[in-house]
Amino acid sequence: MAEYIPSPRDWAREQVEGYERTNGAEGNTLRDTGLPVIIVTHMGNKTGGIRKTPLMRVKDGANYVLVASMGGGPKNPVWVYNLRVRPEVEIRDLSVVQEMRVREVTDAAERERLWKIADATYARFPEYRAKTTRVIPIFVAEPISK
Ligand code: F42
Repeated sequence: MAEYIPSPRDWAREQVEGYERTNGAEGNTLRDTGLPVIIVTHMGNKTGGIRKTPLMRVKDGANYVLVASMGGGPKNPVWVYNLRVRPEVEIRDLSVVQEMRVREVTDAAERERLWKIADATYARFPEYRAKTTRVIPIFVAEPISK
């Protein structure tokens, strides 16, 4: 059984712990913005460890849109490399945990459509895009039908 390796980033690690401990009743927003957050559980592509990452909750129907914005920083968050290797993830949205499969969105028209949804959910995404020449990876997480 793979072991959970907590994030070295305090605010992310603490958010995951509070979110899971309260079954989504607490820690489910981006600080005091009131904006909803999900927890993505994925597999480390180097360590094989279980990683848990809070991300903005961006819905597209039954799917979630995962935006590797990293605040507009120059480098991708490393969870991108985990998802590229192992697309099976779990997404916790409040008290609901779903097994999902992610796919990276490369089609320009689809990316544009999903950015519109993401920007409407979190108004700082356009600012992050403007801050970097990095092409911010976007993944769509789709429910795994049993
Ligand atoms: N980040 C976003 O990019 N998008 C969001 O929408 C977002 C929302 C959000 C909301 C609340 C909150 O608390 C945080 C939020 N974040 C958001 C930040 C997000 O939770 C992550 O902290 C951030 O995206 C950075 O992700 P990261 O995967 O780069 O995390 C680093 C800090 C990390 O955990 N590094 C570990 C370390 O030891 O340095 C390694 C983690 C890892 O996955 N290692 C892999 C392994 O095998 O275990 C290897 C990865 C590789 O190098 O290939």
